[in-house]
Amino acid sequence: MPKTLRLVLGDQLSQKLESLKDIDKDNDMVLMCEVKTEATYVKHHKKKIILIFSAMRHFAQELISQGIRVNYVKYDDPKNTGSLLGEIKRNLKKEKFELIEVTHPGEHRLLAEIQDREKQISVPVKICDDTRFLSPLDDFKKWATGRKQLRMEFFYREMRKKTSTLMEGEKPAGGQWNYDSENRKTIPTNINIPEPIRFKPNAITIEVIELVEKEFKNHFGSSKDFHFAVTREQATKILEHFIEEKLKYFGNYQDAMVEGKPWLFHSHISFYLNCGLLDPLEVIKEAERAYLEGKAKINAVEGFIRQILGWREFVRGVYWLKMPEYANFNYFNAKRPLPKFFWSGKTKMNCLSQCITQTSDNAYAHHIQRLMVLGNFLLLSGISPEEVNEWYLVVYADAYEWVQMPNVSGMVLFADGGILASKPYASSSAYINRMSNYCKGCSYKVKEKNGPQACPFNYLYWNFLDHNKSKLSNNPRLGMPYKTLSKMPDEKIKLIRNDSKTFLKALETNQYI
Ligand code: FAD
Ligand code: DLZ
Ligand code: SF4
Repeated sequence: MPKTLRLVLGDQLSQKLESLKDIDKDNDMVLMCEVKTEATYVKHHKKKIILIFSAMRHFAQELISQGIRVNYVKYDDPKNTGSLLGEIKRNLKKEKFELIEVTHPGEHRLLAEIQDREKQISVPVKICDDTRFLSPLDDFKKWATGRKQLRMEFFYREMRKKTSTLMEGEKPAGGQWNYDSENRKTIPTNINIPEPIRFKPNAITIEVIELVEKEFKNHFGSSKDFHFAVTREQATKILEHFIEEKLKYFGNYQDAMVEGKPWLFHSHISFYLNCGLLDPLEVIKEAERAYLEGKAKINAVEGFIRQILGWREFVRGVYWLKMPEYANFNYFNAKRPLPKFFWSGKTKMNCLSQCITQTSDNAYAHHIQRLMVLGNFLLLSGISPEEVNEWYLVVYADAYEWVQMPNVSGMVLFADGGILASKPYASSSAYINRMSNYCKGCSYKVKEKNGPQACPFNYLYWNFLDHNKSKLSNNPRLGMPYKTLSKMPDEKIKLIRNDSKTFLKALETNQYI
């Protein structure tokens, strides 16, 4: 076996990594480094950096306690060169290795950098498959080849069969593949919403918080009240708490939004799945077990499992299938810059203000907040995909390009022209009003369709459809709204266009709207 230097990245904190298999404890070494290039290529939310650095430090300790040699480079080590390449080179100067191994990184830019490095470092570099995912990239490519359309639902059914999840023989458990029609209820006021588990920062995390407050003070978001899990043991407790207390409500309330209640009945495990502390298959099998033991009904369990076995694997497949072109897609030619209030939350639109403030406080917002409030607004307002992608990559602690970009460019902005989704998720205020209590506390009037008091979503929605008629009116899933639009009197269309023009102008000039 060649003497190997094993690079473990900040989102690869799993003992199951291919690149950690068969490690020779006497000769090999694990290299982990906190570097400026990774921490600042976008200005990540402070809580994301705290999570990654603290989890990296804890993971390194775990490896050391198993007798593995680890070279861990801290961010403020005076000798730290600030880049992964610099640190590999520095390590190679201190000790000779015959091979460098790394697990396939989660972002195209880093894969390209590592592949390029192969030419600069004399030692060969082996890139191992990321076996934490359930659909290897080659399998996804095979599945996608020759299909006119890539649709999650069909991919997901294959994955259910492949992993024998929620199957009764050849048939889906309960007789249906998808129970979405039974989900998505509003939250009754008398239901008890469990508080999330909070972990008190230990000495390692406190040191990291101090570091982040010093070195990344101009990054987005708050570092206050950091309570995330930073070890596998803690992340497992969060998963158990979800399975026991919340999974049974997941399907019913997965789309609901409540002012002042950011966590609701979601699992909050994306942070840990994406950095390696939890394994997707273990999460899926725990949820399935809850169903088999009668702890949660099929609509809840299937809905939850679909997010991980379906959407999560599917978006990753699409990302690697379509990169690097995917980053440049802009189907609607949207060019408007991101409104400044996306960094401050200072807007009269209560739904946006609530979701942005929560995002800044917690580095978290749940799916519907990301999709139907923030994303919907950015789509209807024609904001440039490049700026929107950067915002989402910065603000969430679970954000890595492989998952963030397809959700933004595919699901939210339809910038890929329909590779990932069959239609844009555009909506007027009706959906937000139905699924949240935001509209009650808003300066705008949710039922008004036009004029200065009207909820901007109402006219922006029709303006979006009107403006993009040539690109969307043939979409069979948009038949109904285009029929309604075609019946609108000219006067009404004029009002919609004028209100939208005034609003978008105010948006561009950063007025308080
Ligand atoms: P739950 O609601 O409890 O769902 C369980 C798990 O399912 C999640 O932890 C996640 O791993 C998976 N999942 C759910 N929906 C998706 C999805 N659409 N794509 C991939 N996985 C999914 N998720 C990220 O992990 N990182 C991102 O950077 C990210 N960016 C997003 C950007 C936009 C515009 C949108 C619309 C969605 C994005 N998502 C992203 C998907 C989803 O919003 C988050 O996974 C979810 O909110 C995480 O919270 P949770 O763990 O409480 O999820
Ligand atoms: C997100 C992140 C941050 C903030 N910092 C580091 C770091 O200092 N060192 C490291 O190895 N990884 C870090 N990461 C995770 C990487 O950015 C991630 O591996 C790539 O984006 C690929 O997904
Ligand atoms: Fe949002 Fe419109 Fe409701 Fe205000 S009225 S909270 S802007 S949907």
